[in-house]
Amino acid sequence: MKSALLMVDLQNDFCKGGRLAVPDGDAVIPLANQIQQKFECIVATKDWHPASHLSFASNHSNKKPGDSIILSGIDQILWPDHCVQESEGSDFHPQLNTTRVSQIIYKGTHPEIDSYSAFFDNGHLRETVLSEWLLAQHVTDVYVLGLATDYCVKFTCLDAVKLGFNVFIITDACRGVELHPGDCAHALQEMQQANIKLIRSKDL
Ligand code: VGL
Ligand code: ZN
Repeated sequence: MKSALLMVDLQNDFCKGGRLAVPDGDAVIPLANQIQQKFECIVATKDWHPASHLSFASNHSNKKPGDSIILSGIDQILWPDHCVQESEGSDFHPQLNTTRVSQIIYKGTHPEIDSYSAFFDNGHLRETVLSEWLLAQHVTDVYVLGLATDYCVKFTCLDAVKLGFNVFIITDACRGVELHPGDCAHALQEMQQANIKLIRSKDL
């Protein structure tokens, strides 16, 4: 048994003052730093979009953030421009300790398809190197924290369990977008039903 910590999208645009600020998102940064002390193997993800990304409302006429469209046959919520490659918004939060991060996974790079999961794009067409990397490190157990509970954290956890990892979500170290009230609670319920264990940082 070997564990890895997966820190999802702890980037400026999802934190206070960012383009797609997750309510109370910053609160997870000090916790993420503490939790890292419990792990030897640490991976971080970055949402990493080209400016032309079709998940941005600004790249469609007459659309605004929060609207939905069908993109390459898949339901897509449109977002404000966020995490544009090399922009300040795509940087890790300045208070996040990244000195012990062994691998950074970039996702959402293809302009025509979004990628909430750190493993696959939303159409499950392309795979990142994450699962290959975890398997090469002989990781069996994946502990997940970050932003946002109801999008990237959820889809990352669901894919991880489908790939055969034991998955733990550290709930107090996650925050959600909560476009609709109850989204985070539903996401946690869905994860629990998929055999993902909900834990709190104090139990690590
Ligand atoms: C995310 C919406 C759009 C996330 C990324 O990190 O949860 N949400 N892009
Ligand atoms: Zn995104």
